[in-house]
Amino acid sequence: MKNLVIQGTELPEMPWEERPSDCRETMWRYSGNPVIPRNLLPTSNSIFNSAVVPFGSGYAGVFRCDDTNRRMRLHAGFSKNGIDWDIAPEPIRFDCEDEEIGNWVYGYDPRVCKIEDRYYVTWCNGYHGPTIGVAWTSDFKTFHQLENAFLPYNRNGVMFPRKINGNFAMLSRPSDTGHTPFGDIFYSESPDLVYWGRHRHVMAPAPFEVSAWQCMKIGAGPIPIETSEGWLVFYHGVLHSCNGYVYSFGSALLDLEKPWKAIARSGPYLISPQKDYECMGDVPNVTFPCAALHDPATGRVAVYYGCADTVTGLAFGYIPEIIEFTKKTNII
Ligand code: BMA
Repeated sequence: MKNLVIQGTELPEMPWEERPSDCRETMWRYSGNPVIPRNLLPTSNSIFNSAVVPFGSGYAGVFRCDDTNRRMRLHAGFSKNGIDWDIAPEPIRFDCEDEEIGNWVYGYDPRVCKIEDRYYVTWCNGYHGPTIGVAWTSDFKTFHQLENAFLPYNRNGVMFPRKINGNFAMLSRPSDTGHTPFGDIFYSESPDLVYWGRHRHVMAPAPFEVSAWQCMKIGAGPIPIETSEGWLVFYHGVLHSCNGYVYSFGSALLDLEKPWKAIARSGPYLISPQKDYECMGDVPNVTFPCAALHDPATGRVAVYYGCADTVTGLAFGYIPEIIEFTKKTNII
């Protein structure tokens, strides 16, 4: 794609494998998948739907580790290469000035977003049902918890990596207390990370006849990537099959200054559950992206996604090709 500009810090050493010669898809899987096994910690039942970012000379992350009591916990981790992870055996203890907000119930599906010199963590936080918890860290050791962004019930809170219209900005997916058989993506802004407003509708599930993998509910995945063609967003979509929910993911482009305006959205999925580790596990048939690393100079992107609610996978692609795919298969 001519003259495409991709924002972000250079990451020439990011995890990467070239497209296999027999692969004709837009994205392909890491040959060493799953990159994080379910039992990396002696106490973990599963490690999936997790967030990683460049940090220092390597990477850091916040991981969803469900323990063997099947409690949903968040753990910090570090890696030199983005592949081999050292995850803290103890869950993160968030510092919070307000006891009521800081009272831990459960947390899952974290995202991590660097804005200026802070790393913001958003996650699905238990507070009379699921809502969006927010915290920041600068070292992945001490985490400062802020107010929940929204009223319950909400999931998939994903911040933008810079302020928009002078405000912090977040995508989210209002939901219910259970396994939510519906869901659209919304956009909200905040001047101070306490008060959120200017809520705007971004995207609804697609009509079944148009794109069935995303016809029941959708939710934003990794932190949006800023490009001259718009914000590139990977998002999951759900199909309600006769055998249960199936989670795939595709891509969309959102307007740079009005991100609630979707420019294009892929009809076909990029990745759907097909490999054994995506089809078999605690929740079969789930591919659920929560983080991406990218290198602006080469256009490479590596997406970390939860597989079958059990392990973590990695998929690769080239941003210009993904943008082209999104525009070519656009269903808007
Ligand atoms: C969603 C979330 C995700 C999970 C998915 C499939 O509602 O709970 O954490 O991966 O269901 O079970």
